[in-house]
Amino acid sequence: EEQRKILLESVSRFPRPQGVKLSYGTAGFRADASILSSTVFRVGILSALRSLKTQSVIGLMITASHNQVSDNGVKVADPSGGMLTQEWEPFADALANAVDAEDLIRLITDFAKKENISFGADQSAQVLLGRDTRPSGESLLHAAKQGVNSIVGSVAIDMGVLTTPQLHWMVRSRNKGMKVSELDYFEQLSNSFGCLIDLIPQETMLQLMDDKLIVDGANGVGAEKLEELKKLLKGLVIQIHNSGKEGGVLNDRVGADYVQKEKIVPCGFGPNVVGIRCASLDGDADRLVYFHLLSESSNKIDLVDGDKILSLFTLFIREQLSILNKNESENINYDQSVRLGVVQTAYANGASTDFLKQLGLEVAFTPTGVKYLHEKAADYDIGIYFEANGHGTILFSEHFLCWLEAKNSELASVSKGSEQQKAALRLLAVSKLINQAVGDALSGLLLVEAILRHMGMSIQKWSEIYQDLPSRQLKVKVADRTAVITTNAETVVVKPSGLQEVIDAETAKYARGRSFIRPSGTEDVIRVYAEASTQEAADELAKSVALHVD
Ligand code: 16G
Ligand code: ZN
Repeated sequence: EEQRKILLESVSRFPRPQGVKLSYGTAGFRADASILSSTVFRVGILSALRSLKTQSVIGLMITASHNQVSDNGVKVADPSGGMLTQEWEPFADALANAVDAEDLIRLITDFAKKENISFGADQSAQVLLGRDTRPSGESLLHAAKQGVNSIVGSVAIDMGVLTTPQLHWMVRSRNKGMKVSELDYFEQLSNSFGCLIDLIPQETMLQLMDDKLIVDGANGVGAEKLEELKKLLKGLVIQIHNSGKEGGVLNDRVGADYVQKEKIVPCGFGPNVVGIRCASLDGDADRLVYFHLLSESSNKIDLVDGDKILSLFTLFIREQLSILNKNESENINYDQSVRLGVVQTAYANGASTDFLKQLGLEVAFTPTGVKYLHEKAADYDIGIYFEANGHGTILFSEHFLCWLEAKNSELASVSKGSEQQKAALRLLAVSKLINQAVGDALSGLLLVEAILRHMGMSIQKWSEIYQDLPSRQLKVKVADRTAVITTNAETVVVKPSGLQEVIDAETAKYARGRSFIRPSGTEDVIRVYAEASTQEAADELAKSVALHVD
């Protein structure tokens, strides 16, 4: 009853704007920042309930990633550091759209009953709050705090301005009983990076010693954090452009999303970067792509996207696993063999999938959205996932890590400093460097840099491991995007009926043709993707498929 009074009072302070319907979507709620405070307040309530339910620490992140600066958004991190369980998404939608305080309280009461959540002073809940650099972040953070505090026994802890992956990492670490300050995060990354650098074979070490990396910070939080992290890194020359301090606007013609979609250099990169290794982060630093400028006379780049980062990681992990398993007559093998799997979406360039399959790897496909890829990758001992847009990471199972720790100790006693032991140490370092909670541009960047040095590989050579098939993406505005329903990891249209047959017929006209459509999870459009052996053909295929969608 006291709970009811508190809620009634606080809900009225965050009235819901009329006529707006929000959906939790692929990556939380996103909209123009001016209409979001009631939503963020309610997600604060949801996070506190989630913490009560799981008896664990929960995260709440305020960001709209690569969207324009006037937008903002909010998403929840579960105890593992991953995305909010999909089972709670309908409740999130219902909460956000409840019309008034009575409606809201009824929803909360019913849901709490169903989920066996009890309230009261003897209960405790903890929510870590983070936000990116958007100007609207501060007042939305205030709304989130009020939301958390309106559930009795709940506390909100403001972790400050963070990248999205930092907050997810903190939630995960806190629930494992580890230290979770930003410095702890930076130290874990820089120490494991240092380990990998120390383990580089002498022969390749010299080749990339002093070449530099230029990073596009999207005028966002990633630039600020990389600046800090840089101070702890040895053996890496990083120059940051678009740090936000030069007056540029967040995500405005900069950042990983822009670079990946437009395939041109971001603002703030002059012709003098030709041939130099460059990387681009998105607005909340959970996406990473690489590129190099092809010539001084044009702004066209050679894009090294998420698929190629995935391929590079895979090559490295495979190499370490095979060193580890070499000359094994005695039984060193882990349950016979380590289950290494890669996970992609339909947006993965067909050439990347061919490349991975030719390596003999198991390639799985899921629908778009980190929550799906992450879940699938967790099925393996080592699961590597990436979206072409640059979001991805490598997951190591607890079981495999235990085995690896033991293996390393054993090797350290019988053959200290052997190639085998080095391989074990490298894999252990990767598991600490790469964010286990969610894709993380900063940790991904450090792993790419370590592997390129290890392999003595330039960005040009990396880009040539396979040749991307030309592709085209279009979007079509439609009255109702939910009219399109797909299956098979979004590669087949189920509804409207007959549409898939038409797409198949168009696709069959082109050599190496592949095409699919899907409703966007973040915008009111249908997306069209096409790929073929030439750019002209890919463009044409996309256009003709789009005509049938309209
Ligand atoms: C969100 C997703 C991203 C996905 C994108 C697709 C997360 C954290 N982010 O940004 O993974 O690629 O949506 O957008 O899941 P779309 O549905 O508009 O094509
Ligand atoms: Zn992002």
